[in-house]
Amino acid sequence: MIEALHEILSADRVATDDDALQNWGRDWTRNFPVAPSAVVFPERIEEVQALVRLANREGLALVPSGGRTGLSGAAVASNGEVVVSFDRMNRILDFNPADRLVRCQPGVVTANLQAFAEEQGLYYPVDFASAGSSQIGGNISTNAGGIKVIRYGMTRAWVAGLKVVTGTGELIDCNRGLMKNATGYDLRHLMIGAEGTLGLIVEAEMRLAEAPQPQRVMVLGVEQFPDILKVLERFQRHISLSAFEFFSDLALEKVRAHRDLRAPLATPSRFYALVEFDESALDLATEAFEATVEAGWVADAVLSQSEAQARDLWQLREGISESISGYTPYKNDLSVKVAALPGFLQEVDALVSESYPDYEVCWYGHIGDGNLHLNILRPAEMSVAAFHEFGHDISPGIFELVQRYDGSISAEHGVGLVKRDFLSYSRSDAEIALMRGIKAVFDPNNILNPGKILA
Ligand code: 2HG
Ligand code: ZN
Repeated sequence: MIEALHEILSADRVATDDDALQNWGRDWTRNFPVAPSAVVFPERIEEVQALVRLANREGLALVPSGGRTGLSGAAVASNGEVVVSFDRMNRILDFNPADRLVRCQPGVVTANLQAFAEEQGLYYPVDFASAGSSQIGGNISTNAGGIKVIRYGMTRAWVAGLKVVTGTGELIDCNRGLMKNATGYDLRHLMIGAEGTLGLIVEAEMRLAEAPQPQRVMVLGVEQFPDILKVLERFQRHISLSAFEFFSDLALEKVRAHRDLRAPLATPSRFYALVEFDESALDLATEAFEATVEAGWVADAVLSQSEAQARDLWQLREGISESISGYTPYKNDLSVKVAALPGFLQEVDALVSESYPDYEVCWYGHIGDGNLHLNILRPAEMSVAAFHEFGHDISPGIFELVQRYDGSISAEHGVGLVKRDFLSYSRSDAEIALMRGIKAVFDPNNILNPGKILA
């Protein structure tokens, strides 16, 4: 097999040493074996096509790989697969100002696209803590969300065109950057969020947004969870918010300890909402804040007075995931309708505390999108393996609640391996059968990321 790979790629672009296999064979999950047989680094579309044809001939499985910051195991290679890294396809190819379109290779790091957009006086609005290492191809393959979804939507909203190598090695050019195109099934949208199971994204045309105004950030202390939604409603009444995030006092405690940050407010609260809005809406935001205090929902708040202070306040939210990673937490990424959040959170809390009263439950997330990140922290004295068992035991109960609330078992992190066996909590049998049919059309020999999303 290695010989066959060398016929397609120069020797320096086929790695089989253990360090490379360990590095490129996994994402940010830590609970799956890492055992690829090789890592390859194509530079051209034709090379990706040749790899796919080889995989079909030889029965190899390919795992597409971007910045490997995913939390679902979609980029993990556990079964001797060949990892196809897009690290060397990392160029921005051209920019078309009339359409505000950037054509780029899949390995472009998200932060580089953001910086490029800024250089053009524009904005790439999908943003999250791992933007410094995640790649556009991976963002598209997981339909990445992040902290600005309430205003700008998910990655899907910004993908104008995709070149994709399907599971048979065919190159398709989906939508070609058009704003309007009413010619039947939009295959581009099937590829977005497909986690590399339908095709390998080899080029993308990304639409840019106009540059935002200067932003202000307000962090508000809220004692009762349901009041956060009243605060959201009040702020949204007259303001188009750029973000509405939340975190609990425990999440704040962890991130402050990890990054040595100051408390945002003099008086602590059980919950905090982080609101971001255009500077021009400052008067309206002040009015909204006063109304929330008067109503008794908000105890205290802080408003950023400079960009540096806004960044500091954002750290309190964006740094949480990293700050608790040492606990190897049981992680979940759930969504329900915004209106259903208080009941849902209360029921999940009750479920956990009933059976595991001593466990620390760390809540935070994109509450304006109905997306809660649930992290239950591993007690210091418990082994990772034993804690894994706990996760195994509690998951069905949590997912039953998600189902009852008509929610999703993965709002933004994806299915990958982590949620694969639970997919039926969010998708019907009929839907899953259709998904299998689609997979078979695009990848008849099941060589593209096999075992991800669907068993
Ligand atoms: C975030 O919003 C990320 O911080 C990570 O989606 C969430 O680690 C998590 O649970
Ligand atoms: Zn998130």
